[in-house]
Amino acid sequence: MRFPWVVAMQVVAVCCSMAVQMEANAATRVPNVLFIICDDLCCALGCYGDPVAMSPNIDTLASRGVLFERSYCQYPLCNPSRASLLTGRRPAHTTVRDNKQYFRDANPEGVTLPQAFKQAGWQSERIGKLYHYNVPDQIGTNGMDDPPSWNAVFNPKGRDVADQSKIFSLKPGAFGGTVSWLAADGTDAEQTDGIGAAKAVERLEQFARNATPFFLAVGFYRPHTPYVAPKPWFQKHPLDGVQLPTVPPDHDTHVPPAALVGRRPEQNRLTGELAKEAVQAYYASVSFVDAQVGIVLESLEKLGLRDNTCIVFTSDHGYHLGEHGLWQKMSLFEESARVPLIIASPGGRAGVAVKHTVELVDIMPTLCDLAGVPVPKGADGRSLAALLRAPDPTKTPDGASLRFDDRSALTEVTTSGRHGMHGMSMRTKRWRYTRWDGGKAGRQLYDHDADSHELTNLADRPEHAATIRELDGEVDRRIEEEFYMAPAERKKAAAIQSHVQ
Ligand SMILES: [Ca+2]
Repeated sequence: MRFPWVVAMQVVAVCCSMAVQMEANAATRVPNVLFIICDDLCCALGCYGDPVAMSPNIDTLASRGVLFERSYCQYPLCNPSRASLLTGRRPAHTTVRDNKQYFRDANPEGVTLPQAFKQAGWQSERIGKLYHYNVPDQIGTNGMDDPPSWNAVFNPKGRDVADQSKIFSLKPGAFGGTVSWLAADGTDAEQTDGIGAAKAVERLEQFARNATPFFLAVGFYRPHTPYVAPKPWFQKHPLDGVQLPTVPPDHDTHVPPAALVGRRPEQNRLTGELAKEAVQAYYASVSFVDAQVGIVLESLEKLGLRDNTCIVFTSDHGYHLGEHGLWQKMSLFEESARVPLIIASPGGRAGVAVKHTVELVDIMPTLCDLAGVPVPKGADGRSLAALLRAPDPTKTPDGASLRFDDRSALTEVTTSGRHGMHGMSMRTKRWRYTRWDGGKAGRQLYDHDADSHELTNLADRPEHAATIRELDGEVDRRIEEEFYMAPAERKKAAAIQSHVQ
């Protein structure tokens, strides 16, 4: 049995060590991380040039950081994208390609982004949806959470869950996977995301009080269906201001059928006024969630934490609002693959929009790089820190060239059903190239220099055969080098290659 004074000495030693650690953190200005992610948010934001969106708070964040104009998810669906983003690994490595599989089944020992910070001494906390949840059914639960990622978790649940009977849905009673909406009674603060924002403020206040280095992840549920937002947000987006995208009458004859499998029978109702109401509700939800983001950012500012906090704002994938006759996600068109990504880092560039093509798997190495946290093994992405820090994004501070212009983004999807197919899409600075079942089920090629809405498929035109060959080669190279060859296999292949030479 130990004497009480020995125990007391140990307590004193632990306290001293904690105090020294905190002092060291304060002295080195260890950056905190505020990671904000919305669900199903495409680039319908003012800072991305959307003429209808009202997103003043996210726009302000963009003015204080770097906005990535060409940022792409690796899979346009919640669970696969979130598993990929939070492990920094591509779907081929997480093996998660649907909303049912738990990523730990195939990655039991993997270290996630928040877990890496937790292991390095940050207080890692989650509010709301970071890993997959079924929305709205699992709101208020842990969903498919990953306990090793966090020191603490909070699951907000607001009146939007209780108000389900009032929600209009294209398929009555179906909400999470079906276009549905509600101009809600009550206040923002009563909604799940309002409660999440208030909890974030509470946690930030405590971190500030205790000088705790933190990795705070705030996952908002909107604008995921059902598009629920208090009535004033709908009034700010009057129906007569809603623009519907134009879909040429012969659109479908120019794309492989696999590209359009995301269409659902009930969405045939989304024409005219009903389609406008759906779009109005989506934009109202975006403005509502923007206000919640604003509450969290204002608190960070007031508490004096902004100068040593990396702020990341993003979404798990993009979203269709009628483009190509598609709604929601699970397509490989630009609107579904592209995501907003804004990173404001302490001392970093501010108010800059960069055109380099980047991927959500890049977030993990970037944040680790900025904070001096070891990048977990198996991470697939590349750090974007140079784009945030350097005055010239094409050069490092010592003048060396960066090869960011060569980057391309890969987004894949597996369609379900009897005719399930695998689609792989690559976005370069100029092109989007998509092939279905390796090209056997069709190809798409779009020139973004001339066709940002991807309405003219150039894949079958003889004058683009050389471009297709080149892009095919690049997809093959990336698949071989990054996807399916384990490091040991890669080493063996390199040894054989050098022996041959
Ligand atoms: Ca989602």
